[in-house]
Amino acid sequence: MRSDDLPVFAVVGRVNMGKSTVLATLLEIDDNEVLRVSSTPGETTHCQPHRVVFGNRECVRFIDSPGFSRPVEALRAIQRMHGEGTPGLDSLRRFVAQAGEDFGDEKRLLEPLLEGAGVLYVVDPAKPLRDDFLAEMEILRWTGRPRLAVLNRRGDASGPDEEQWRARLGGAFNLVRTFDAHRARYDERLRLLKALLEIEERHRRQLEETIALVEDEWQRRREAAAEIVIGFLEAALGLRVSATLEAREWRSRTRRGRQVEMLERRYFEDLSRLERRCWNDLLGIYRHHLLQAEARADAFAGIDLESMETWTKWGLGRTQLATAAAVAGGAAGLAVDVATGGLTHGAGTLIGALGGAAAAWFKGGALPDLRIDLRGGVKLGTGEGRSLVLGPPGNPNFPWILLDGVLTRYQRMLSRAHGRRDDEVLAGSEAGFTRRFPPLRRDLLAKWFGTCLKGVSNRALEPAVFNALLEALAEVEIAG
Ligand SMILES: Nc1nc2c(ncn2[C@@H]2O[C@H](COP(=O)(O)OP(=O)(O)OP(=O)(O)O)[C@@H](O)[C@H]2O)c(=O)[nH]1
Ligand SMILES: [Mg+2]
Repeated sequence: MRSDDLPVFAVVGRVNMGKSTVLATLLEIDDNEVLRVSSTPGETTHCQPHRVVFGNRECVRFIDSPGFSRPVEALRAIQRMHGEGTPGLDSLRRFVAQAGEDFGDEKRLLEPLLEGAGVLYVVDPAKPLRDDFLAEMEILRWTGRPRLAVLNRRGDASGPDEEQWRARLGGAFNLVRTFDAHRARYDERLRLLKALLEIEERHRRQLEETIALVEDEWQRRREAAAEIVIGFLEAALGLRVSATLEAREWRSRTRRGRQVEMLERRYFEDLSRLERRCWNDLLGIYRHHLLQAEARADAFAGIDLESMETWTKWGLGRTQLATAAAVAGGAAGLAVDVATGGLTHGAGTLIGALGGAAAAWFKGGALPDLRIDLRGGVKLGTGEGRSLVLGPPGNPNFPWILLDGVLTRYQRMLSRAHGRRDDEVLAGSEAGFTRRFPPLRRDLLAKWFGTCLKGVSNRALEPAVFNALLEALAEVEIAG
């Protein structure tokens, strides 16, 4: 049962205006089983409550409702029932009790308002403002409930009627806000919640508390994300694969070569697995079920390994710079050649199956000396068998590439609105973040990466690294 203290808001509007989408984005629900979004008009046929719960306590309730389908006729019917003057709650109650099923949608959407819910009226301002919309606004005004109008604008451009929409809505609603349900991010969701606070004086305390809880939860998610990223980087940088070769096998160049190939494959498979696990955790924290994080082969395109500036910033020596400059230009083609050259068996399938980190490595592998670095991990054991140990790549950019891969996809994940229902594979964007890190943060991370690469991460550095990553994640959230 709901207590009288509970703020309740009904999301109302014309069919197909994006009511369910607005709610799905606001409440981070990307599951059609829980909140149905569809291009078929009339998809929501009954009122459906969605509870915002923190620590087992319901803080706010939103009600998704069917759209107005015959607003002009409903307006006339209510006026007829009421007679002279402006109808109020009593007449609306009578309408809901007495009107037939031809006004089924209107009856159902009005019910929560009669019980005290506030109004979140969703319109698509690209639609021409016609009489039927004015009828909806008028009926909602008659409820006397706190009313917020939401212009669910699809894209940046405002339609020719938008000013007119604003003027009319301004007259009939307490507040008008824009909210692009397909693109709104955390800050815009918070802004919409705060707008509810402005219209609903009666539940000020509960709404303020809810907003504080939402903000706090966001903070805690970021902290959990930083922990996950630290865990991933530590594991990825310390990753090694090994095999023991019998003396006979070791002596044969072909067999030895095959073992190295096998280990390379395993190395990148393990690396991709670590990356997948990291992303499953991150997507879980941010409640995304339709996003996938399998990195595409081009995930790191444009990361600018060839740019002189990048290399200098990462503190590479003169010789390395010279090499980098020499391969700039033909790098992409060369990367594939070098990669396949080293992987004679099933190279095609291997490259196809590799995750983004591997693809990035191959791109980095355009520098031939780096390829040798990986093999530099080959160690001879003692006794009968000899052990081969492989990884991590010697490319000094490798840790930064991994981190940029996480950060660019993190940014993409946060800009994905939960109201969308299409599948999406998270790809890293062109612009990396690490190259813009302040020097202190870069130095700290470089030091920590160094210890991780040796396979013994420095625990004493971890609190500082955690804070550095928190800062970086917060910057990524507000970027672009
Ligand atoms: N591009 C874009 N499409 C949107 C946006 N909001 C909603 N849509 C699409 O519009 C269609 C209708 O969205 P719904 O949220 O189901 O609309 P509704 O108002 O709940 O519709 P009914 O329940 O049928 O009354 C869906 O195909 C949505 O994906 C938006 O901000 N941008
Ligand atoms: Mg709907």
